[in-house]
Amino acid sequence: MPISTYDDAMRRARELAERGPRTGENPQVGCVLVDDAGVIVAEGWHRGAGTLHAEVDALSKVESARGLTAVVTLEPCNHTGRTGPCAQALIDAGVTRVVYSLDDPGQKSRGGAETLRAAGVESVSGVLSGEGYHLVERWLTANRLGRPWVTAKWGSSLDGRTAATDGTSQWITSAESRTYIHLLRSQHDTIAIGTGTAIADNPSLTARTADGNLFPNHPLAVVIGDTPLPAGSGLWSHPRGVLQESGPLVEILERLYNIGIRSLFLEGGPRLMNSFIREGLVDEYVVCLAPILLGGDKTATGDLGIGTLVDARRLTVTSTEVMGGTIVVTAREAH
Ligand code: AOF
Ligand code: ZN
Repeated sequence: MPISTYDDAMRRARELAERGPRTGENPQVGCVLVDDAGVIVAEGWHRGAGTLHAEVDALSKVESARGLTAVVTLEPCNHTGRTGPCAQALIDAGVTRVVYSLDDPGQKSRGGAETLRAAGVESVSGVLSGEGYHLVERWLTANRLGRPWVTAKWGSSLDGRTAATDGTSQWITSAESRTYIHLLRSQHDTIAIGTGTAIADNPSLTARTADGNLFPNHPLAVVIGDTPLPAGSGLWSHPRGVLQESGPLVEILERLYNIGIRSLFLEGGPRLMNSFIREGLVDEYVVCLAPILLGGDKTATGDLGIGTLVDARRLTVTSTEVMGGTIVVTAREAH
């Protein structure tokens, strides 16, 4: 049977995966069960760490899965973590074939495909793996690097200034782009800023929908720096709570990883931004460029220690979009 037979089912599995949270320790995973005619008979997806895995969720929707094919965005796991091994669950259910996109690289969880094959279940990998990569990219990167995925964001004038010379900076970018930033915040485990910015701006660090409500599963606030957050700071009443961290960034990120944080949305100020960039700790940049010019010395990153052009940090742009007149550029570091 050609591998492309399962393309549509895989696309559906991916749509289902996207219903799960982008935050938390686990990847987004979707699964559909199809019959011999390729008709989808059950759908499942993972709703976050501690809940059913996608395959088991799909299996729970049918009386019998005997003879069906499971189409999954990630290799079925092979371990008992917070829940049982999916490979074994598929075998026990009598599934005859498993088609998946990407291998699970987890030290404990990998090997599901071999377990399936050893039990006589046909196992096909790599179906639409390129298209499905974005679902697991943060999760894979965080696991590989042992630190949260870091998205750095700033809003600036076209000439790269984040404030006028008197320090005024509200609001440079459009309301539409700010709404989008709130959505991005909600898709991270934490929103981080430096203590200097926390004290100067007293920001709320919340993620709100267009109608002003907090997003569910709200990210935690993290304030980085040596100066203690003053007792009067509004961040003490942050809906998810605030963590104050100081010390080397690499160690801070490792501590955050160890408490289950897999993604961090970095919002400045320039000194903290500068340190993250210099230390190669940024994975993605989201830059909102407003069609104004400010001049002056209030730049988004400060001096990056790049003395000559060949040493420039070269990024790859993954998207550009105009939102209410503000140009939102998304770019990646390669590492
Ligand atoms: C799957 N299907 O839907 C997911 C998988 O400790 P647990 O039970 O939360 O397992 C988490 C690990 O399982 C996670 O690190 C990843 O390797 C895999 N995720 N696997 O077969 C799923 N979410
Ligand atoms: Zn599993």
